[in-house]
Amino acid sequence: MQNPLYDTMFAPHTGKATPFLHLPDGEVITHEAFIGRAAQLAHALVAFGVQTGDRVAVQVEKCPDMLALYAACAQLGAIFLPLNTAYTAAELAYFVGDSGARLLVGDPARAQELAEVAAACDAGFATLDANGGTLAERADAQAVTFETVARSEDDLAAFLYTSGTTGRSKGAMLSQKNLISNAATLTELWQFTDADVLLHALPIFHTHGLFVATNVMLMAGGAMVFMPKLDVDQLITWMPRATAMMGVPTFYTRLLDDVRFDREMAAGMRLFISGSAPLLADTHIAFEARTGHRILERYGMTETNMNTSNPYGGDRRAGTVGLPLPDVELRVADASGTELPRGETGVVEVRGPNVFQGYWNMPEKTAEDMRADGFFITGDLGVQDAEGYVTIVGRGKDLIISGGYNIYPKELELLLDAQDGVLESAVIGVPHADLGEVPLAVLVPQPGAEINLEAVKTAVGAALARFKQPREYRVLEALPRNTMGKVQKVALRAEFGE
Ligand code: MCA
Ligand code: AMP
Repeated sequence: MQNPLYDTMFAPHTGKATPFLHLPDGEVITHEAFIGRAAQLAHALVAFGVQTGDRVAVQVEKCPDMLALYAACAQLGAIFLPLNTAYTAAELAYFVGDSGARLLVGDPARAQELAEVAAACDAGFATLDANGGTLAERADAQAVTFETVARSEDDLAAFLYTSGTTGRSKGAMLSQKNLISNAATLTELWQFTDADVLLHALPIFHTHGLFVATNVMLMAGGAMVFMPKLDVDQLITWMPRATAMMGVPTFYTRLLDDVRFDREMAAGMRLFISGSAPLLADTHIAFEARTGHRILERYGMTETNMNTSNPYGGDRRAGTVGLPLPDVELRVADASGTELPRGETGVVEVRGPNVFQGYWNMPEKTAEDMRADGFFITGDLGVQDAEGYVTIVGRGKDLIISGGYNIYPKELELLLDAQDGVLESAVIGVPHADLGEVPLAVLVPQPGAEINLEAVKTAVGAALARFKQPREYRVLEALPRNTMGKVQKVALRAEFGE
């Protein structure tokens, strides 16, 4: 194969007049039109100086052109680096600088600040959104065919940044093979075909919306109802014309909160899939009672794509993330990597064609998380039962998952500790009915000092994306510590968890 990613996901759709994207306003983008647009964008990328192997950083609101840009990067052999639209310019500067991106593609509405970020990082800058932008204009004038650049399955296809427990984000390098193998496995396991219509309301800057949802639909040749974001009204409008949905648990709790959502509305659906955060067994049960459908929960990570899934045909067990995927080896291990007997809790480790190629420019971090025998240490705590079903029981890593977005307390704590009057801080996740959990910050003032909370919030607001910002602040005289001097977050959670 000349370019495995392009040749398996995109090339087969050349010239097909079948619907690929249904937009909420009723517009339909066919497979053929999508492939043509990707080719135009590949030409435009070249015009902006992008070459094979370059990183293309993209912070663009979800729209068909952003997805076509992913295809364009695949065809050109460039590395697609999508970024959360909530990131501030300060956060973006790190990603663009660290990745050494050749080009930053950003929202026209933020052109000035983003152009400054790009210039400071020695990257080019172009704009794109649903209404146009400089990259779109360049693309409009181009041919709808582009000569696919030869690549191998070991070449890198994407970088996705994932925050770390040290507070510094790491660029997870994903190869063509990582993406193709996982998409092929999931398409078969979940029985997706060209007759499927997927409700797609997830963002496309993360694994879930981009690789799980989109790659599977590309591989199956089906269509997606491509919504800019989660909007329960739109889900309800389109569900009778759809066959499947993928979402984070908040999608399911919000649907259940709507009295219009009932068995009849879901009657034509064949599959509801949940992941990215724990789905409460209560939600699973309530969903089945309301619709007759058992949600299929699966588990994965940015570094590994998907690792486990409940079965399509067999028993989907509430509270579990199912069985290891057919081509993924999974072990629950102790701290040394030795597999524990079934039924014992330990750290989940995985090995297979899904596991990433390491963290960009951080060989020491890669080595920390990778065993000599090729198993990747996920940092999730799990237990596997006698039949192989895996339950995620907690996290060995200090991580908060809010509405499916990861928030690393360390990143917040480093920032909070640097604020005037703050001696130290601790950030914990507290339960939240809609988002699962949200961050709460505990601050300790310097002796004799008073903390100006408004000033702290302003500084946090300027530095970090809104979804990472603490929902609540508490001031304490001291943090609870154990005899080793380690902060006892368990005690803080017990105190503030309500
Ligand atoms: C939005 N806000 C949030 C979140 N989303 N706050 C905390 N956590 C969030 N997840 C804030 C906004 O900053 C804003 O704040 C207010 O909530 C309303 O924003 P809006 O955009 O209207 O929110 P929403 O539409 O209600 O979004 C909630 C959401 C969304 C639907 C849960 O966050 C979402 O689609 N999450 C999915 C994330 C995802 O795809 N995760 C996969 C990554 P204010 O009003 O104060 O300004 S994990 C992954 O890929 C792994 C591999 C896996 O296993 O899948
Ligand atoms: P990310 O770094 O955004 O890829 O997030 C990956 C993390 O999300 C995993 O390491 C888990 O902690 C969590 N996660 C993903 N899916 C599930 C699930 N179904 N149940 C519990 N946690 C999950």
